[in-house]
Amino acid sequence: MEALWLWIGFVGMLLGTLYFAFLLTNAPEGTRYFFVITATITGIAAIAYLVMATGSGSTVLPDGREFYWARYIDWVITTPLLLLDLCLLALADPRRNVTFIASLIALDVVMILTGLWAGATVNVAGRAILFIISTAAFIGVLYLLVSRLFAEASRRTPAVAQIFRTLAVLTIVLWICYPIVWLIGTEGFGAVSLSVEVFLFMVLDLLAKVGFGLLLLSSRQALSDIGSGAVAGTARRVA
Ligand code: RET
Repeated sequence: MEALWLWIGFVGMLLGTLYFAFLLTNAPEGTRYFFVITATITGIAAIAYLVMATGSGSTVLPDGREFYWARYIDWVITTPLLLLDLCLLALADPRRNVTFIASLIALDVVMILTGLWAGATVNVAGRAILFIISTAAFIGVLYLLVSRLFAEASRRTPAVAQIFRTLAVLTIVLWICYPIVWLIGTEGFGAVSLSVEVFLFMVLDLLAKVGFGLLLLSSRQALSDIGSGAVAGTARRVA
């Protein structure tokens, strides 16, 4: 059953990538980078799903678990790109916020790498410790998102502020589901089978990447506000 879910993941990511690349041809002036970043996210995931569906993205560990490591290679590249999309939406001048963006992405990479090492560890105590470190980094990511980006986004035009709020809430809710699936799946307590776990990650991945991209790239008003450098009249900050 796992192969079927992985093939569905591959096709969904591929269709998303093709659609986003098609939208790029008609992107509002000055916003092409959103289309490139978002198509790259689904494109990388499509390759990871292809690798997993054809049987080369997983390893059977000494404790008998089949561990899909290829998804972490996908996540370590694509989750920073998703966060970058959110930063570029929320921040009026991303170049003046490089330290903030770098900190957010660094925490995210620590989260995914320690998650990878947790999953690959057969020692139960080691796995628990790495899971806790990964979760701590995740809380850091959520904290930076909530404490900083929401406030920044509210100073942008109403269309930008609105799509940022929608995407940020979608991101927070979906991303919280990942450690839960990990915990109930074969890396954690094994409450659900491997094929259920693969199915759940596939649904989450499609929503967090293709769903996210569809919402972002179809927000024509918000994108053209960004492309034209529009700012919310009364709320412009003088730095
Ligand atoms: C792991 C396990 C260890 C603890 C935590 C995790 C969080 C993973 C997240 C992944 C997000 C992935 C996305 C992928 C593609 O769209 C590594 C599962 C906290 C948040 C959004």
